[in-house]
Amino acid sequence: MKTVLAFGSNLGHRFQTLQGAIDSLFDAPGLDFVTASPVYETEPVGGPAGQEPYLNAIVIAETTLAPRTLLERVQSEEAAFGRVRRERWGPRTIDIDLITVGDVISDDPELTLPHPRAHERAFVLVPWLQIDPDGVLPGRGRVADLLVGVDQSGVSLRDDLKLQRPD
Ligand code: PH2
Ligand code: MG
Ligand code: MG
Repeated sequence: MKTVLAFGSNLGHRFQTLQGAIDSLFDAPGLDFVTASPVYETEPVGGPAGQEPYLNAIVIAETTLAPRTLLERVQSEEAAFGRVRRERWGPRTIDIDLITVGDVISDDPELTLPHPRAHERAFVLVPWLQIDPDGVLPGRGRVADLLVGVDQSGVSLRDDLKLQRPD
């Protein structure tokens, strides 16, 4: 199954954290890296005032794992990178969100698929469209069409930063 993952960091060494999380997430069977988007610097959406900007990127992968197993893997990666859950939408060293897993649609509160806010988040849709012009958010429509209704002003390309394919 194709899966789309969103990476974000707004605390500490943001770029190194993104690259490190990608490297170790793909260092195990059942999840194969396909491509990473450019890196974007983005204004924080929600959460407390005065937060630092995020670096955000999207990774497309192929997986044979069940969505639950994938979620566990992502969460243990977040823990390994020093993520502490203090407050909702507060600053974080790393956030890895499952945006889509195949065309699974699920309203399980522990793992809602597709991600319940992806369709309205420019920091997800802009990088996704860059690497997947025909991308579709199951139940919501084409990424290109969803972006038409979304404010993209807080999202800027960082073309000085390039994520490497995990080795
Ligand atoms: N993630 C959040 C809340 N707000 N804002 C930006 N710009 N980027 C994020 O990745 C982000 C956010 C919760 O996961
Ligand atoms: Mg998130
Ligand atoms: Mg998350």
